[in-house]
Amino acid sequence: MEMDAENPPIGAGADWTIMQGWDAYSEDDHAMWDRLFERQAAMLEGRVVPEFLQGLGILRMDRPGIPEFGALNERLRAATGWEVVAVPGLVPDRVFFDHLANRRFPAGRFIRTPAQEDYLQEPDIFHDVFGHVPLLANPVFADYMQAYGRGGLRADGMGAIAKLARLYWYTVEFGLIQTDAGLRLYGAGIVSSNAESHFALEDPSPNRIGFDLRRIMRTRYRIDDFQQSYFVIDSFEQLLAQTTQTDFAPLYADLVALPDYDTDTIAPEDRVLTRGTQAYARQKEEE
Ligand code: HBI
Ligand code: FE
Repeated sequence: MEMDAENPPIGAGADWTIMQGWDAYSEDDHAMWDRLFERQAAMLEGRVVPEFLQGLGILRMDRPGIPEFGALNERLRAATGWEVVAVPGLVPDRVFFDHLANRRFPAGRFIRTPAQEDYLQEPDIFHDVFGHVPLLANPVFADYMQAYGRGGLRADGMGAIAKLARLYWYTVEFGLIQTDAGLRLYGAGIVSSNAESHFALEDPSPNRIGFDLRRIMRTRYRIDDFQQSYFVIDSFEQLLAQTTQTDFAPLYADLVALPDYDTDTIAPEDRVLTRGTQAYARQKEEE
């Protein structure tokens, strides 16, 4: 959807929210959700962090059809006090952060068409709701998302949104987690993508590097293809503690003077879990 970058579209509130309009989904829309859901749910067993599958259960998302936000929100509110609100598409950073800071997750209400099955630019309801919402039923991850929103509002005042956005990218969207049973997925951009779920966990191409806040905020990312580096947390508790116990203001001040890392760089101080071959990215470049 083409949108004014600053003002909500007609029909949306000042916070950019709209009605989900669940009754307007077609049979094909629901069938698309079901197809994507079945494909991902089967594949994620043994690949995704257990809290994600628990979230699907708590929220009863394992039912056919596109979830209706009213019913979904009753369960989500009971679990962690979060709710999902419908938005037309990408919303301005400040609006996005304000929703998160108030435990509201803005979700696109449209669903991809068959032609967009494996790649689309704007987040649709499958990415936003299947990818992001299950972990919002986990109390620790739920607190992290709110802390991120609050941090975003502060970063806005310090001209540091671009740096902080990297933290969201490499955790909420493309994060990996080390569990007792092995490496697992938790980032929404990965778990909502069939191809990247395999790539992020199993392919020898990408680097897999231990989580480090300062390191991540210095690292560029790719929006057009699979990541060349993934960052691995030890637990959601670690993620929450590191981000809520850090004073970001001096960190942002330091970052101004430090060069960025490229998407494939391994830095001397990195805790490297996998040194990627980068074969995938190199082959793409030759094409
Ligand atoms: N809007 N709907 C929506 N979803 C997002 O994930 C989103 C957004 N606006 C801004 C944004 N993300 C990011 O650029 C911020 O994390 C910086
Ligand atoms: Fe997302």
